[in-house]
Amino acid sequence: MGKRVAVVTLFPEMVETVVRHGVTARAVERGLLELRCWNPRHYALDPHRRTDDRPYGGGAGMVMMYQPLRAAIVAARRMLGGDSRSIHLSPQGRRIEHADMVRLAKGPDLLLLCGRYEGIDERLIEAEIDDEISLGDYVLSGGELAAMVVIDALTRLLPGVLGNEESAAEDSFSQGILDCPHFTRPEEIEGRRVPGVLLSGDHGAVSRWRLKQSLGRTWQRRPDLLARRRLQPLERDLLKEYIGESAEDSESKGTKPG
Ligand code: 9D3
Repeated sequence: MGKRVAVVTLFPEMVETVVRHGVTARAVERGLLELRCWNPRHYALDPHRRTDDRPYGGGAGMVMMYQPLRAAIVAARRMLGGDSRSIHLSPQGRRIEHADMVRLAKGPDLLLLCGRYEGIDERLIEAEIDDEISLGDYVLSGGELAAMVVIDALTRLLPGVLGNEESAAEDSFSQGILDCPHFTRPEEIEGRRVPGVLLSGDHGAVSRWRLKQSLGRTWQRRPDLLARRRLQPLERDLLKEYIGESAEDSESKGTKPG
């Protein structure tokens, strides 16, 4: 039996699209992932099926009401295994990264709660939610896209979802560094040639070149990633080479800083 993910959302059609394509669609077909959405609107008691109301204390915007959300969560939990984790996608949450996706993939079934409007009545969070997570410091219109990102990223980490070729362990973030550049035919496009080493057939040279590019790009673009990773002696040497060559490049192009 696969991992079960229940999503409480006012926009179930939006969230369900994450399993209509690609790797996530295949995971569902193979029974490795089960996704179901629960709409709090269906659990609203008043004739207008309202799920939001005005904020106490005044101010702009609306707040999602306790009762329809609580009823939808109770219904959703009946689908999940005895041990499950409930997560609120929220700009107030702790920012997540690759290691959190690994933990979510390994852990129990998930209930993802998506907010809309200004937010959710805090008492619902206190009573029903184990964890609050954010994608990053930018504003989305609701939690749905964030839930879809989490579902996509963790599905790739479920055993049996990726083939050996594309194996998640090979992913650049499992390695803690950025990916190397990729090329396919033709060998030359408007004077830009594929790096010779990739045509050499020397697998050892190819894998050293790729590792060097990965380390070099990480050094240039994401020094924060390098700072938290211990480099092996070979990696140190390759990065030194890359840095040396990039200093030569900027010298000859006159783009050296200072
Ligand atoms: C006016 C103050 N805003 C809070 C920072 C209001 C607000 C903005 C965005 C309230 C809700 C939202 C909707 N965002 C999400 O639900 C969300 C989110 C995000 O906006 N950024 C990064 N990660 C996430 S996870 C869920």
